[in-house]
Amino acid sequence: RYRRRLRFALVALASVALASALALSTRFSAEAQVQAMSEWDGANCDVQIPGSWASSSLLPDPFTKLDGSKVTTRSQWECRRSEIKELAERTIYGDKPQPDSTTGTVTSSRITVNVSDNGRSTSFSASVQLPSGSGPFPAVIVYGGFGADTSTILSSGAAVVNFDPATVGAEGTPRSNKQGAFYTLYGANSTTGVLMAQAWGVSRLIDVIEQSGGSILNNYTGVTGCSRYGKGAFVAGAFDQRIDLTMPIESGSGGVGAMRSIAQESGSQPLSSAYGEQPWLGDAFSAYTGNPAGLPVDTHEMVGMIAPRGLFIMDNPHVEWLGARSGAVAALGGAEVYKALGAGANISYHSNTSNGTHCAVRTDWRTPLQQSINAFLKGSGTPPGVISMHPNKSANLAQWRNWTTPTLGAGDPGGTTTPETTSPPVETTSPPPTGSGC
Ligand code: MCU
Repeated sequence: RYRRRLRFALVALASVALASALALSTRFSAEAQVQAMSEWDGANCDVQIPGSWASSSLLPDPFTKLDGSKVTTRSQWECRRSEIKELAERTIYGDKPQPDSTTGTVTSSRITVNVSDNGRSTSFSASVQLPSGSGPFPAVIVYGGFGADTSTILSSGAAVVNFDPATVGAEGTPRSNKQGAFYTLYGANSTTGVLMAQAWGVSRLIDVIEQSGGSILNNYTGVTGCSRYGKGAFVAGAFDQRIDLTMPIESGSGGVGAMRSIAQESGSQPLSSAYGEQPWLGDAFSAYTGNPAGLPVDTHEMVGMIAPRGLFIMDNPHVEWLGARSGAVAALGGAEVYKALGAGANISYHSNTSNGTHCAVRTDWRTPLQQSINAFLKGSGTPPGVISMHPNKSANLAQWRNWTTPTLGAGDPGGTTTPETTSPPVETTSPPPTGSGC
């Protein structure tokens, strides 16, 4: 890995040992590229979740901490983000555990994962397609078999990891008997929903890629998928900071769409359906299907959790069920976190397409896809940095917030930027729809 390192250490108050335990590090290798040190850099934040919180029909303020104070520095944001993560796990998706051990192998055709926790073990694997040229290559983990432009991913010089999310979190089961590798470890009645289970599987693939020594795949990783797999890709990107580029496509309700907005967007998939159609969301979400105002967070804050990492959200404005306006609400709300971090160009949102076919591979999205891969996975060029909403599905953030966006300056207390001494890496067919219940 070749990055500049941004270190937030609480030097004033802590001993050297404590400070190193609390150090939160983010590495940079190019303007757009940002990569965290671990799956969750804010793990040492002291998050105290209250027993209750205020209800709000507007999007909650991403920048107001649970103690009521406003975030003013980047280091405070690191721990605010951990509050958001914890709240989102508890109310929307369910917990994402850290397993005791992950091992596995990367070959030019397959990644195998062996994972153990709580005295139980399981394994799963994903096939790999390498681009032409010589590696090591960045990889895009592609959920499912449709909707992602895998030929453009490959021609842009990134490998495709074909992840069948059902192997880790299966659909078609009752909540009381969830299936897949995640539930083998954590129990068929785990309250964690299938989207988070699948995201956990992506994190284990990344564990193995990181341990592999980087001869085939390097540590730059993207994730994408369409529709139910767009929901999955979004959750994967929000809950693993090692993911450099998140690209949810037509993810709708339970995906990017802001839940408060879904509840008001005519024709969009109701929250009760996103909860009931499959065990996608955590069991705790049952309390909110009819009361999204009671949620302590909304999906604009999952967008904010991804900041400042690469994010390219694609929405289809022609199918009402997909709730594209709510996707735009979440994108605009989350873009405020990117702006606060001085990384406004690292988020793109696009629904301004004329093609209404669900999960079509669109030519409209090819160039921004290439630019995103180049910028975030290969360290070259600039990201698309575009917010382009279809006129029929545009959103106005002013209607959804009563909070302001701070500028979280680089000069925060305890923050230092240390350039890496090494240089960045020189990097040198979409399957048809499977008709899986869509
Ligand atoms: C947008 O993703 C889903 C949608 O939530 C479901 O209601 C529908 O059945 O399937 C969509 C999908 O995954 O299409 C491929």
